[in-house]
Amino acid sequence: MSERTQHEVDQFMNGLVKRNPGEPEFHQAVREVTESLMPIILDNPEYQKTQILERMTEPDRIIIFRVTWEDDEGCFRANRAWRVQFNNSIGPYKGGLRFHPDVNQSVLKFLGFEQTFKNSLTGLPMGGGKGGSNFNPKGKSDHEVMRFCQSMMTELHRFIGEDTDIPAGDIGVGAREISYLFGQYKRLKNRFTGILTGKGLAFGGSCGRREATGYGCVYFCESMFQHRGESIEGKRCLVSGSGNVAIYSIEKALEMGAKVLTFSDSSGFVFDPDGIDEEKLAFIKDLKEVRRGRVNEYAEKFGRAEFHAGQNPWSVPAEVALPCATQNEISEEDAQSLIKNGVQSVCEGANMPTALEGVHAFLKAKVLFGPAKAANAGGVAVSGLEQSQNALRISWDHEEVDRRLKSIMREIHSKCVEHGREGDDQFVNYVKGANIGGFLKVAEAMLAYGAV
Ligand code: NDP
Ligand code: 2IT
Repeated sequence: MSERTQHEVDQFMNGLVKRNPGEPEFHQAVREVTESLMPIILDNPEYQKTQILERMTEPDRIIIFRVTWEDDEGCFRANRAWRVQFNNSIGPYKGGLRFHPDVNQSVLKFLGFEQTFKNSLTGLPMGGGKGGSNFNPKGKSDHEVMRFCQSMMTELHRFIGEDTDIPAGDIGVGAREISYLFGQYKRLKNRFTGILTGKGLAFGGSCGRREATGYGCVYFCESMFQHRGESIEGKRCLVSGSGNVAIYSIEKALEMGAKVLTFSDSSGFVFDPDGIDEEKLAFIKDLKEVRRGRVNEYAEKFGRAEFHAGQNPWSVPAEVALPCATQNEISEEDAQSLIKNGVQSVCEGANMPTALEGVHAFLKAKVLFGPAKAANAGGVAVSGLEQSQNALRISWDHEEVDRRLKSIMREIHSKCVEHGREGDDQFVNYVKGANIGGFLKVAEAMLAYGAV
């Protein structure tokens, strides 16, 4: 980056930090995007005159509300919930809901901001939004989760709609939560309509939505390898997390012939030197999707596997890393350890799993680095397909959805290559490619609307 560009990035970030104090995750997400966009903003007086970057980093609105619910002992509990409606320039707000005790406004703003670029990259007409609550579903009974979801929707229903804002799942919000939320919406409005995605197949859900983020992430990883004339086949692969994205990343990686050595949860990680196979994956699905247990059970069941309490998997030597748990799970030090051990590709299933210094280290080492906005866009893309199917009152089969998902992921890869080529050696900076590729369409719409 030139000195002038660096200076402008710093100036812009000083203002942003001042306007948004105490929001480190949001600052981090904006800085990464600003580093990519500043050169084209400096080259384009129209972008400067219309304050495009200032406007794009300011959410359209944030709705904050209390959710009161009753626990199984009959005590009242209160949580805070948000919906960040970030940008609807190219379509209604679209993005997940997260239930996790660490949720706060900074986290949801970073997620809503990134979602705007990600959704643009899919090529589908979706704006960016995100929401959630500091409610912790862990250890709660199904009835408690149901009462929380019903209470949350009692407030949220005023602000969403199939042409306004369409939430979906994220951390802590899966099939069970979406079902309770959808049931309550339908009851309040007496309307059966596609106001949420990730619904059950019996009531308007799309085939392949459950698998879409993980499958899409591995498709993107394979596209990056193919662009270099290589493949994920036969490569050793580290996965973090053991939720929706991790499980279906593992499934697709196995199908494509990779050897998956690790997975994790917030208690630590499991290293299986023999690799996960279909039978072991079925065990993980039952453990996590049905019994909601902890990953050490896997190590107890499968002899040679080791459980490492309180650690992440990034010190294990492998060619591929798929971080699929949460933000900032790969520090600069972790990135250096992966590089030292010869990692060839890091493809982000989670949102912003890599600290900014880690991103810089991967790019410097010329690792094939697939940023979240591009690599995990398969989930929201199939959400977009679910909306289309709901609007048309039809449903596509697995093959049809998977064909469309593959084609969308390939298109996203091409956009990243188009905008991310760097230097003479044809190295693709996918971070820059995804940021610019996502930005252009949103910016074009915002300029066309004038001062809104
Ligand atoms: P799940 O709730 O299904 O799984 C989350 C996994 O990450 C669990 O294994 C969880 O462990 C672990 N995890 C969560 N928070 C932490 C933490 N603070 N430290 C360590 N581990 C943690 O969520 P998803 O799989 O849906 O989401 C995972 C990531 O993928 C998130 O970043 C999400 O934003 C992103 N994503 C999800 C999409 C989707 O379609 N679901 C689409 C695109 C991105 P534990 O159970 O112990 O908490
Ligand atoms: O981060 C994400 O893209 C999601 N959690 C999925 C959003 C969606 O609307 O499907």
